[in-house]
Amino acid sequence: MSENKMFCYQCQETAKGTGCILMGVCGKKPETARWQDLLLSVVRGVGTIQHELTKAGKSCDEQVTNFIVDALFSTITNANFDDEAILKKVANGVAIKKVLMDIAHDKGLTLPDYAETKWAGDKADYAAEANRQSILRNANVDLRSLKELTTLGLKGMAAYYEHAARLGKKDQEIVDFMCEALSIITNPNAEMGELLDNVMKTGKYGVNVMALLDAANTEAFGNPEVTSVNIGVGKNPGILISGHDLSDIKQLLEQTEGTGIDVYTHSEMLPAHYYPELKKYKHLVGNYGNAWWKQKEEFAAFNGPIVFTTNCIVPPAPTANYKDRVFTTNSTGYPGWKHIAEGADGKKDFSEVIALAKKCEAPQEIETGSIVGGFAHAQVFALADKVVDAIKSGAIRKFVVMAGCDGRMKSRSYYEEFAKALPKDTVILTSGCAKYKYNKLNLGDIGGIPRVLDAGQCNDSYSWAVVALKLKEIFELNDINDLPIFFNISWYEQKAVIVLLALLSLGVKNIHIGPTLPAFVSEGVLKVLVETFGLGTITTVEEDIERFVKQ
Ligand code: SF4
Ligand code: SF3
Repeated sequence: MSENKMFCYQCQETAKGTGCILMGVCGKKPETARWQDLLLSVVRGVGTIQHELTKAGKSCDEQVTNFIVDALFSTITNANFDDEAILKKVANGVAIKKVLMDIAHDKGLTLPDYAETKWAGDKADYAAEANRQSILRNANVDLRSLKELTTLGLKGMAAYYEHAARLGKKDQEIVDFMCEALSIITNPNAEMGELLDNVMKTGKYGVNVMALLDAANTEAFGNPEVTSVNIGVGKNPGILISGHDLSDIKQLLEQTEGTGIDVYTHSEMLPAHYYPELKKYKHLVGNYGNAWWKQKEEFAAFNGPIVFTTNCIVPPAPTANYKDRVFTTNSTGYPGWKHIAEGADGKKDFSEVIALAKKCEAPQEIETGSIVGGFAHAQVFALADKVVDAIKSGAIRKFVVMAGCDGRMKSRSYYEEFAKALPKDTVILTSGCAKYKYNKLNLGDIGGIPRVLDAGQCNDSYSWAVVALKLKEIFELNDINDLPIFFNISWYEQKAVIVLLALLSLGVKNIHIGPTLPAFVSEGVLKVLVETFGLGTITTVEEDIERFVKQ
């Protein structure tokens, strides 16, 4: 692959629906894409050797785990555009790999030949190795597809694992599985059957990691409660915090208390308002704006500093007025933006952000009113009698899970139109930033149950699986698919991939994903997913409502 070429097809907005080859639609440059390919190859190497060591009794330590998790997370769409930061991770991974190789050799282990690196890790050779490690290295499209499906699922898994671990919840089994899965996809001789099993196992551990994060969030901050969230602004200067990391917003709220600075959430941080231990802060005043892709206009109007705790970053225009007031942390990065690292005590120091906020004007008002959310599993269980009665009486005909991501494509207006066109006796179950397509539409309620129930972030899609399993038990059904629930998932990046694989592993069938099918799912793999799980995509609003909701 030449210097100005790349190949990436991991997100829904990929060029022509097949792959970005000259420049990412997301703004990722070819060089950045190739460094990410290199980083992923180092992760595969580390995972493969660690898997052999684990089998020989030397389990994955914290340093190795942190490298694997951070490296996978930082290659998620819109997480890290900073070449320097990515290359530092490569160098760290190369060093870790060398240590692991030495340990393996000292132990007398015979490593599979694909684990024995032919590449010395020299910086001078980074570019050539990056080219050798392109996604296209796998010539067979079906094998490539299964390997990528696993890699992308692992990226989502790593993201959720990182959040849970930062709140003190860790799970060695999940880490061991990540290494095993990386080892399987590194094997150039792996066959269809083994790779397919690896994909399904990724889904199984996807359920585990979402359960782990759910436990981490609820143990640290309480169970989400029904909450009305202000979408207007106050008179104080504000800090806008985006992304998914609740440990970060907690620390920011603690450090801003009593400073006269207000804190606002953006995009996927909205659900922070639902947690008792976060909503108790009076200066957490509201949610500003919408899903990630509207950030250019919204950040310009916000006036104060912005903190990215995770994806989704949109590269700013060269003339953007907010360029000098954005900070990144965790696995995110953008060239020229200040990165806030964790201190040795595991804490972050937001004093620079706070000092900057004090010099800024209050946010400009872009909308007024409020939105309601906080219907994660515990809150839905609290309403269980009401919900069950409504199903039995026919007041609720169907639930439609519309979880996932939002994005720029015009075809995503389908989801707004679908929400509007749904019969009045249906309820939308949502989570993730997909909700911004319909959470301000005032779709009313059914006997006091709102027609849009927001469980939280994309990882809180776990709640809908828990709710479905509970309903299956209450109605004494043998099959989760006999429930009046239709899954109409909108996807964009790789967290949606792990959510999808998790739902498949729970036996959910007939899931429809859109607005388009993933480019990384080959025809052969799609055939298997359609035949085994009834996976499909969307058509028109009218047809889909007729097919899946009215029948
Ligand atoms: Fe293209 Fe998506 Fe990859 Fe960005 S993340 S380069 S838009 S496929
Ligand atoms: Fe949204 Fe990026 Fe996926 Fe967590 S913030 S759902 S797109």
